[in-house]
Amino acid sequence: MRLYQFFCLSKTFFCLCNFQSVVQLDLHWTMARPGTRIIQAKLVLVGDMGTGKTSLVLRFVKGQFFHHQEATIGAAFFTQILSVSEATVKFDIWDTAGQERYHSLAPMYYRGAAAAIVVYDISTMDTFARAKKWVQELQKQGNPKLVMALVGNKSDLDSKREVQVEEGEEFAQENGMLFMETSAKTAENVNELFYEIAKKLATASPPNPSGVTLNHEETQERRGKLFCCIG
Ligand SMILES: Nc1nc2c(ncn2[C@@H]2O[C@H](COP(=O)(O)OP(=O)(O)OP(=O)(O)O)[C@@H](O)[C@H]2O)c(=O)[nH]1
Ligand SMILES: [Mg+2]
Repeated sequence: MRLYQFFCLSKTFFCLCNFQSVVQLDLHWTMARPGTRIIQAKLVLVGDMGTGKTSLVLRFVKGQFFHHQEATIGAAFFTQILSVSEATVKFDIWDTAGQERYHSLAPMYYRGAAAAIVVYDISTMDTFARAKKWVQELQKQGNPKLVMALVGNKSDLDSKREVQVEEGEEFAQENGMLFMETSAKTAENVNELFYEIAKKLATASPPNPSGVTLNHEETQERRGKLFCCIG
């Protein structure tokens, strides 16, 4: 099993961004490893409602899972730091709402992103069709360097499976995406997913993908830099 250096800095802002309401603000500060190259990357999750986007992020950031996770309103923001051998990656994570009525807000969240996770639920074929539409939309937004991952979540529901692994794999391959089946419930492949994205961002050859900022030293804390939800 791979050793993940979450050497966290688990600095988590959790705020609902349907506009300006802060639900939870939870800051823990730790220093990143001295001398490590630091990459700050905006990551967005999109996909149909109920596919498990919020659950995946909560599993990754807080190690939590809720059987009755509430639907996201607008979007929620989280941060997490992950060290891979090449760099320390600071993820600014935008977890978008899957309900159709929020669709028009999505560009605000994926614009300038370095990475996008498109999530479907392996037990519902409709969500896979929706994921394909999301991939088309992201491709149209015109950042050829966007690191994209296709994720079939709820792999624990194998007995109810409607989307075969091969279908997901094939579509991801055709579109140059990472592919993984995950379970936010059991935690299967959740850390692995973010690890693979971090590796891909860290090894991206220059010029850097947009949405990524490189710092060679930890020069500043971002305490005053809450750009959503407050004020
Ligand atoms: N069995 C199982 N249930 C899951 C998994 N991930 C999420 N769920 C459940 O699926 C439901 C929806 O999860 P959410 O994380 O809210 O889904 P979402 O994509 O964020 O939904 P929206 O915010 O409406 O877009 C919740 O009841 C979760 O408990 C999983 O891996 N396995
Ligand atoms: Mg959600």
